[in-house]
Amino acid sequence: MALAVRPLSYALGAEVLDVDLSRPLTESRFGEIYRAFLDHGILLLRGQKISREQHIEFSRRFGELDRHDSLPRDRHPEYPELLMVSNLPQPDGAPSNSRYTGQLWHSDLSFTLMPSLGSLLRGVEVPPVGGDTMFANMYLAYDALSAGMKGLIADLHGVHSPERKNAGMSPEWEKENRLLNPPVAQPVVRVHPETGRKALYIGEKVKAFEGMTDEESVPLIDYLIRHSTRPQFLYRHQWRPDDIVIWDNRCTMHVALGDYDPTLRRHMERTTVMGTPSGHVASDAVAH
Ligand SMILES: O=C(O)CCC(=O)C(=O)O
Repeated sequence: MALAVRPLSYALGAEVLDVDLSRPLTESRFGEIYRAFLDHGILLLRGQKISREQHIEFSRRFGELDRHDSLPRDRHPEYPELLMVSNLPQPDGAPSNSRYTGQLWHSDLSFTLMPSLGSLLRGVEVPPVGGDTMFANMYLAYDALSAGMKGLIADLHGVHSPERKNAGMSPEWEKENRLLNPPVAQPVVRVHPETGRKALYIGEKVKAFEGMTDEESVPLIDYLIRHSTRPQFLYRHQWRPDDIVIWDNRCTMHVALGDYDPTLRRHMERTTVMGTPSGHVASDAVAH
């Protein structure tokens, strides 16, 4: 029987039905899942009661997994392939480092020279309402631009910083983050290596365009983000426990809305599939 999928929104996303990741998955079934991933940009699998090992094992079928060397404070101490996105306090009672993770529009690891192919986020504990994640289809956003704007941005590179919003980072953590992740320039228009389609590659981690001042860059960055996040390009995911959401970082961006009662528990675990090399260390960063 063909893989059963149900669209999640007009713009992107599909729910995969009748797949149980705690059971063996044939190569041909996985092939259909991967095809659906390329077609829809986002996949949702509900009710997946799986272990950390099974999460990692399934993720490896998408490609080699990142060990999160660029975000060492957020990875699981025993499973470096797992990035914690959690508001549960640390063992010593200190607030979690990752309680504000993702609260800027972004594509995973865009601030590195090996941006991610895709991510698989497992909702382990989710609040009863809120804590949603929003996704944008960056193919549609690119396609909807005028020919003039497409020409204007064709050769631009955005400088991506590893900065996090609201992160409550200590000064030494900020320093470590900057040293580990010097600003990287990425093309504003990327060609998806598998579908061959063009997608906008922008987000709130882009601080300027390479070779331009902040003052010159910011109006256009703001416009491109506002354009990409128009409602008709979006899907908003409302989490249930044991959801797995898989997204293609090469043609989507996402934001954690943080729209929930912070006294409630929210604990998610993410694997990050490595992509292909992209971008270069920003020339302005080299000069400093
Ligand atoms: O927690 C979420 O809703 C999304 C987390 C996120 O942005 C990420 O893992 O990149």
